[in-house]
Amino acid sequence: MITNHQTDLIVSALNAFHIELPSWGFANTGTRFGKFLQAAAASSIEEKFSDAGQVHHVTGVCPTIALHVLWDLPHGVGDVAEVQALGVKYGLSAGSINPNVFQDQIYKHGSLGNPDPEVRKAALDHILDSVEIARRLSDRDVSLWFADGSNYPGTQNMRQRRRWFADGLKTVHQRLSPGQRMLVEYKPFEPAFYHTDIADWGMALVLAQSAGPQAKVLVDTGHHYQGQNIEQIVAWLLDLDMLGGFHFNDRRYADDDLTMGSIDPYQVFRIFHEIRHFEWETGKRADIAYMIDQSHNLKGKIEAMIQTVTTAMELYAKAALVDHEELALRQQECALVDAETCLKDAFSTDVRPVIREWAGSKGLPADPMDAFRQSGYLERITAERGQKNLASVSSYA
Ligand code: RM4
Ligand code: MN
Ligand code: MN
Repeated sequence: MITNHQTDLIVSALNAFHIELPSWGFANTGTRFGKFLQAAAASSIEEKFSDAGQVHHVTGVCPTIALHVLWDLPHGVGDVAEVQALGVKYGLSAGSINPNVFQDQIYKHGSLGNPDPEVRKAALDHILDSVEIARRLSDRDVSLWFADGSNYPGTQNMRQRRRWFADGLKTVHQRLSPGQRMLVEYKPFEPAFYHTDIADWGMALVLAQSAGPQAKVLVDTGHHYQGQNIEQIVAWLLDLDMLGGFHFNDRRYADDDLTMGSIDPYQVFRIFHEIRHFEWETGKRADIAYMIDQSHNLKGKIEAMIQTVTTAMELYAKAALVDHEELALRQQECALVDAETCLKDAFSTDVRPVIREWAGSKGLPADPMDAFRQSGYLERITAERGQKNLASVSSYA
């Protein structure tokens, strides 16, 4: 039985919980071997806003949508007015801005780490444009992910490339307005298979610290080696005031971009717990952007997103139930079984009835998935978009 106190904890946690949707999670994406096209996928920024708006409409916790500059604003700052209008039309605003310095042919050997100074400049200019886009949209965060690296030992000077990165990121930082932040994401491998310039959180941390105080680290939960203790990384970054945000997704083998919590929900719970414990201990709210970074190759995209958001709310609510006083005491005593039980008890509590109640009190549907399925939206977009989507062919070679 959930007590009144526990209900209050969950309600106040959910009242302050937001998670950002990725525009690219509504589009047709695939593996490197090909795409399985979905008739209902979004193929324009308007369709992405519309689909994300549906997710926010039924869950109530996703007021922003992350945008990828080349995919969503191909004319750069020239597209800002349209984005603002779409925000008004669909009831959600633009969130983090993601430059794209990995897709164009010039980036074959890297962007800010490319040996060619002209390519480094092109990458820098694009990132600076992205900062300007974010400023005009009043978006706080510019999220930086780099595909830079190399495939074979000895083929690149890793120390030199590190310095190019440090210089480039410093220049980006100088361009930030006072309220803006730049988030530095890391990833151990892929698309490069030998070395990646920003391969782990240590490298991202050093680069963010050298760039300036408005630079923080972005933790994409899919970007770690097997068995890595992600919540410890989170704890360290919190303690250093260097945690900027998350890209949530789940993974079994590599950067699989699977639905959050589908493989290891306890991992997400442990991450949320570290954040809540930090907040309890310090008495301040951790200033973190929670974002989703998933591509749903086989699941219906909007349903997969609703499933993700629902999972995020449940795991966040469970983390809100950890008894921090009790835990701190047990940790101090090294009462291992009792300390661990504080976590296990919270994790195994069924929080869904309280979430349904919370939704009802906000005028939201008790069952977001069911509400979406009943709405007829999916049938409508499937009919409207089917022809265009299924006509676009893709092949690996
Ligand atoms: C990368 C990384 C970035 C995302 C791209 C599409 O693996 O996670 O955050 O923007 O994929
Ligand atoms: Mn990511
Ligand atoms: Mn990724």
